Amino acid sequence: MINVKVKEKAGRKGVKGKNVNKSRNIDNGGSKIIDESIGAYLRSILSKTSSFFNSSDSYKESDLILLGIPMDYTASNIPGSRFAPKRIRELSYTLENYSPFFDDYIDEKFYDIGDIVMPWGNTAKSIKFIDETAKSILGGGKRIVSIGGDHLITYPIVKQYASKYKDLVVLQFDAHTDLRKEWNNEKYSHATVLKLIHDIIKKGNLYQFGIRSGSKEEFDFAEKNCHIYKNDVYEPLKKVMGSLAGKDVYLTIDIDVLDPAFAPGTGYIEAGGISSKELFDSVSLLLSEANVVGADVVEVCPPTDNSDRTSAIAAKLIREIIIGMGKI
Ligand SMILES: [Mn+2]
Repeated sequence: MINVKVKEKAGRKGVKGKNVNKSRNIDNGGSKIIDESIGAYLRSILSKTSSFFNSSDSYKESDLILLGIPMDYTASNIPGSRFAPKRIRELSYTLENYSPFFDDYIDEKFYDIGDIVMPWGNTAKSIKFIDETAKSILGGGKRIVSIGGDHLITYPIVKQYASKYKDLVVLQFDAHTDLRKEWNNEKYSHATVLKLIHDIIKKGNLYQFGIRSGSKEEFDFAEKNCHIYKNDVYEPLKKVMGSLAGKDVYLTIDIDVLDPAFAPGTGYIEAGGISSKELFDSVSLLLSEANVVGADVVEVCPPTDNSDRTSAIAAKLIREIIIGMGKI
């Protein structure tokens, strides 16, 4: 017992008796980012405990960056998506490195930069961290694939994309409109995220697919201001592919676009969704024909994910997104 106490004291104080400046990274169970090409600021707010399979070893030489954003405190029903980046990375090791659709490999087409260490419960500060991280990565001429986290994570990322790509088109695959002006008096929520995004991109540049839930007001707003396609994804997507030609596209996939039979591990169960085959067909079509400059997969909730099937789908989706974006 005495030895343990001595060890703990030595660990806190360090060899010279000064207080060791424990970084936030270590406090959150992560490890410090040591690749200096990442830059001091990002290294101070990121931690890395594991990698998505077959990540490159070099941030500097990668133009596609995988980023985990474990924020889930705007989830209005079931929290737990903070565990998704970790679990999806673990499930990635069950995948083949080869995509039959793209006839290509994921190997070293991206760099897994780890997770943002969230200021737990502080939404405003979280948005700031995500915003600054996205800005720094995009400023280095790179593109980002993110793993949420609840859907609000998409807002600060798209904000940075929209300032870089002036005519950015946002494609949303989701069960929900997410177009509320407020949710429980909060402007910043996973239920308001697409309204926030709508307001910062050009009018007419938001496309919503697979939508089957929302308020009457949200649907009216969407009919007027967005391109909304209810219930289905693949067939309406095929029809709009022509109008996406030459555009820079950001793809945000809320995993609840899938029927709960395929993806039970999510923050807000919504019956009547599409199949995993339809989702993969849609993502493959989009990635092979459009210029997808950024993407995210959000709202995977491992604590309610019986048999890991939702995380497994997300891992495969991310493999396909990385290979598809890596071909550009
Ligand atoms: Mn949703």
